Amino acid sequence: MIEAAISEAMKDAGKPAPPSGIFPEVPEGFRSGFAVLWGRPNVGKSTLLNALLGEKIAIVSPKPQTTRNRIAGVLNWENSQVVLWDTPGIHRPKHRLGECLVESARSALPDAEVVLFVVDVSVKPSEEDALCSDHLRGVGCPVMLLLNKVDLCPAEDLDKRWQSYSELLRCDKVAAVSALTGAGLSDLAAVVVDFLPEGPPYFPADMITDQTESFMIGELIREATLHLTHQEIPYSIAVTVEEMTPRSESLLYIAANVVVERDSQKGIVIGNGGKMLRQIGESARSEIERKLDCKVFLDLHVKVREKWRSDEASLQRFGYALSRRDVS
Ligand SMILES: Nc1nc2c(ncn2[C@@H]2O[C@H](COP(=O)(O)OP(=O)(O)OP(=O)(O)O)[C@@H](O)[C@H]2O)c(=O)[nH]1
Ligand SMILES: [Mg+2]
Repeated sequence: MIEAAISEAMKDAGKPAPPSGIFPEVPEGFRSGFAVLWGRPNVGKSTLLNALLGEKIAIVSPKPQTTRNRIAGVLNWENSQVVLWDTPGIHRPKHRLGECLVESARSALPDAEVVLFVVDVSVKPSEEDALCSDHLRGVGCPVMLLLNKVDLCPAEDLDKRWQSYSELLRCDKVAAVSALTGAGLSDLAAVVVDFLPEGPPYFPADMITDQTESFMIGELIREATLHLTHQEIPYSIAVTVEEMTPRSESLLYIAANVVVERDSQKGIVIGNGGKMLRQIGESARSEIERKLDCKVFLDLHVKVREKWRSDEASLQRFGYALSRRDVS
């Protein structure tokens, strides 16, 4: 199942598919496999992925339900390769989009060599954390509990929290980390590798993610919108990248739509005299320029697609319904 998704991703990235997963120069004892970041929204899964990778490939925000797709980050060392899957936060869905997010996260579990169950140790376990652990019962691979945001947890509370999160599920290992400060992360990588079987790498060493450039551009636009809008708007937004055309050697023209569910939301995203849309565009453009290392002309438009979060065709079109990359 995962091999099919990888071949597909490599095709998207313009790379040849690996010859039946065999890389000729693999040293003896090389380890490789899949680790899945799992947890409720907002616990820091995407921040952890970016921190372990040393590069931002997943968008992050203080608002829950930021991640909407399964995203692979490929960690390469001399004798091992970890394919680390970031997943959407597990929650009780209120509409079809929410169901798609949970389905997408769950679709990563059957291939996992180890699940990294991420929790926010600065707060007590919630009903959503319990829901996450329920999904993991009988998962068929080791589970490691990651107590993230340890930088926010008063030292005197750490043991108590450690205890209460450990009661949610019997885990094979526990570690306290901070994705933000980097505390505990260098040890974590070595522990994850220990869970992997011997085998060749799944991705070439120069490929750090399975995501396409246009997907990442859409995500950076969505991230800028998430940061600048409030209430229900961040949850009602989808972004489609309609065109990417080089205008010269150093200028890329990008046309994208920010899709909302209602006319009133369109007005808010455009703002007075177009002020909000300009702010979103400026913020997204500088992030995209940093990522692509070239100048960008970003042409943003706002479209309304009524109730798209409950509409199967829209969810397919925006890439949120499970595709053959997730299931085969
Ligand atoms: N202080 C602190 N903040 C963190 C840490 N890790 C993540 N955060 C913050 O927590 C918020 C949520 O982080 P994300 O990485 O988007 O969380 P997520 O689990 O991927 O959330 P979803 O995609 O919604 O499931 C952001 O504001 C991060 O900056 C940490 O170790 N310490
Ligand atoms: Mg996330």
